[in-house]
Amino acid sequence: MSAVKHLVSQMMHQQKAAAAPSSLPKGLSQQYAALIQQEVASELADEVVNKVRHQLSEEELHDEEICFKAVRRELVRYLPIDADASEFKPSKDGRPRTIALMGPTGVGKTTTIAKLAATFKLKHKKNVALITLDTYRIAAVDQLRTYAGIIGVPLHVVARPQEIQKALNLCKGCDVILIDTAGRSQRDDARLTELTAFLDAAKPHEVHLVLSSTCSQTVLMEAVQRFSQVRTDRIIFTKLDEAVTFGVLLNVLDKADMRLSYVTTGQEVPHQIEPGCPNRLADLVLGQQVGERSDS
Ligand SMILES: Nc1nc2c(ncn2[C@@H]2O[C@H](COP(=O)(O)OP(=O)(O)OP(=O)(O)O)[C@@H](O)[C@H]2O)c(=O)[nH]1
Ligand SMILES: [Mg+2]
Repeated sequence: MSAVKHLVSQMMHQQKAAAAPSSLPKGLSQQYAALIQQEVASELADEVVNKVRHQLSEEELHDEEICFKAVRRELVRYLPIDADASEFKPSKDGRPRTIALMGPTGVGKTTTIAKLAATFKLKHKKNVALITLDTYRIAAVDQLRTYAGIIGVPLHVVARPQEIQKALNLCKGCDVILIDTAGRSQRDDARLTELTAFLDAAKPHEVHLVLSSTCSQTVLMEAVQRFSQVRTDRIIFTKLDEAVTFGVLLNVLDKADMRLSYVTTGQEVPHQIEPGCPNRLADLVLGQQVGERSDS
């Protein structure tokens, strides 16, 4: 059934691509087709190519390379990026910079916390502490404790919102505190309310919503909408290495009104995490493979 669904979805996209505005010059229609094949929303693809169409001369519009660069330049404008992700900035209120990750089950929150902990400690030479609120899933604490041991950072386990302050006090001398949360279904109101109580008590400076790039746009948008009611200010897209198309990520960022902080590209800790980069994402949306990198 899922193979049939995928086939039908692909055929629909091919049809849409073939239905590119017939008046589009050759160079631009190729880029339009690429956007549609990558599942960029047709309104967004229309908007991008229309802007490019007004920027370039008739001659330039027939040059595939020039059109590619112009579309890429335009796509970048649709990709809001969290500038704080590429360097380490302390918080403004004197508390350790406190970052919580939350999101649906199994999307890679704990793995990403471990990657971030290693990046902050080894690359930025910062004092890092971990707090986990996930006493729900069997072996969840052990998973993070193993990473904490390897990286060499302390881990505090918090089972109830009332215990958070005590854990935060123990981390007072640190530069950064990373808080892992239990995966929650976006449809589980009771669990989302519980998450709100934890976050209200922890008062993190940043809450990153972790989403798997392998999910459909409908699922991703539902997660954005429901977790926003808890509190979210940034998005992390995981599992780019497993994603088949990347247009959906662009569509979600465009609709979600949140900045992209990080992307992850594999299971390996501490590698396979990158700060969000508009050029990188634009290249993926235009058909580049995750393993390939362009110079800019
Ligand atoms: N391919 C791929 N797998 C990943 C990536 N990040 C995490 N994973 C894998 O996804 C699976 C789930 O990862 P976790 O970090 O346990 O996910 P989680 O969100 O903490 O899960 P819960 O706490 O149960 O909600 C593991 O097998 C990870 O190795 C990634 O970028 N790419
Ligand atoms: Mg986890």
